[in-house]
Amino acid sequence: MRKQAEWGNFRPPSPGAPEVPDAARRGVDPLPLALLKYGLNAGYRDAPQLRWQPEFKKNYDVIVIGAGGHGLATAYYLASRHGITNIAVLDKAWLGGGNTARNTTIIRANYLTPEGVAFYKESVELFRGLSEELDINIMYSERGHFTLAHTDAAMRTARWRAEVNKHLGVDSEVIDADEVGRLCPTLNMSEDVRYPILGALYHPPGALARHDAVAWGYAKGAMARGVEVHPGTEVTGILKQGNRAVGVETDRGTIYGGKIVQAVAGSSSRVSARAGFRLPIKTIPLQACVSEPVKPILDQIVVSGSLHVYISQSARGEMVMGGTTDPYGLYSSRSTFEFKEGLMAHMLELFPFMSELRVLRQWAGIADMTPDFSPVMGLTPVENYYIDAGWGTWGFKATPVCGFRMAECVATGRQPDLLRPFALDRFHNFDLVGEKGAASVGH
Ligand code: FAD
Ligand code: PYC
Repeated sequence: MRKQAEWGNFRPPSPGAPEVPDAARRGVDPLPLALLKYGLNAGYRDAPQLRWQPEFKKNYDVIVIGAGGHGLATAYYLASRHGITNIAVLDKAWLGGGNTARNTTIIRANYLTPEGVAFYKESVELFRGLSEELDINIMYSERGHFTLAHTDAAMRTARWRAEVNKHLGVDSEVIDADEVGRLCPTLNMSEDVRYPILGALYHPPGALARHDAVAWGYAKGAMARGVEVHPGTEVTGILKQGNRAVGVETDRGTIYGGKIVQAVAGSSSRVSARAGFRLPIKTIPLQACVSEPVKPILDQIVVSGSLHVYISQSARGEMVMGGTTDPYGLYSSRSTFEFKEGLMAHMLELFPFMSELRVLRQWAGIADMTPDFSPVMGLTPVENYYIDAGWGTWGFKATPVCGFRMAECVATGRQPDLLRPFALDRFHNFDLVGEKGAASVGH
């Protein structure tokens, strides 16, 4: 690390030490043998591939700003699918320490618009093969995702989403209250509460995965192919000749690039302003917390848009919980008591057993919210400058598809069909992709 990282209380993992040891990989050795073998060599066989480059080169084919999951995945697919390896990925802090490290890892494709469903469907498909693709165990775990409906209006939206999902081959259906109670026995199905559960949109493929394994896996795959990752390197300016981006200024000096990709969730408007264009984005903190670990009690992912809460249980036993964004714009990753208090009031209505648990950790990330709750991807008004932004509260699940399709966009210089609806010019053309009710827990 060249300088103090700027993200709250998080500490970077030491360079060269991926969080998921080889011993955790799927199907490597029978368990006792694997424990012995990887215990003896500390399990970090891939460490040499993750050494940072101490210095910059003068020129790169592609410069990626932001070493979150999206920037790293874009670099990985550029290298592995398009043979472009002369790439520098720059991050002002450390690899995967932004929103990638702060999200609650929910993966699903049960969106509302045909454009959104098709896009996230491809991501779920890529996620399913990602442990094998990256040769690292991302602990992909299909749990089933329930979007609870407490009102007739919510049941109507659930039906709408289920129909669009099914039409595009995504497994979702509306179930009634009895079925919700049968599939998720720890939920409080009492009618004697403020908002009784009437039914749910049930999405069996809804899943969780280890977020830092995703980031480190993409980094490992990219670096093994020659991509450089430079943590502790803030981009402070975009160099242009006329309307063409030709390089970046950083706090470590100037470097030149044939193409520049901006993937800086939480700072998108600030960095695009340096490139000379504005984004229709409001930046708002999003908080989450986990309880102390308990034995397995909740296999499913449960979301209530009406109560503005969601919950799942991690592989470690912690109950992972969150709600909607904070009620005001701010560039800050601080935690508040109000968030916790509001969350718990509703959570106890759904899961009364939670009153026995203590909160272990609380944190925040910074969400870039677009007016239609869909991302912005692809070409920009600046030539050779590509954007991946507007990931609000919903971008972890898109990491693989975004990397895959952004790489295609950068390599070909054309907006791929799957990304066409998410182009920046939709805001000028009044062609929004409205996902407000499906983007997260309701806003
Ligand atoms: P990041 O991981 O934020 O990476 C951007 C990087 O850019 C950072 O590392 C930052 O340091 C760097 N950067 C910024 N400015 C500069 C600069 N000037 N120069 C160099 N580097 C710079 N999504 C889901 O799909 N499911 C969920 O369950 C979910 N839960 C969430 C819960 C919370 C509490 C939060 C905060 C978000 C959640 N999200 C979820 C959203 C998701 O985390 C993000 O959309 C996603 O991680 C964005 O990934 P990224 O790689 O684009 O951004
Ligand atoms: O996108 O599913 C989601 C999500 C849940 C919580 C935050 N984002």
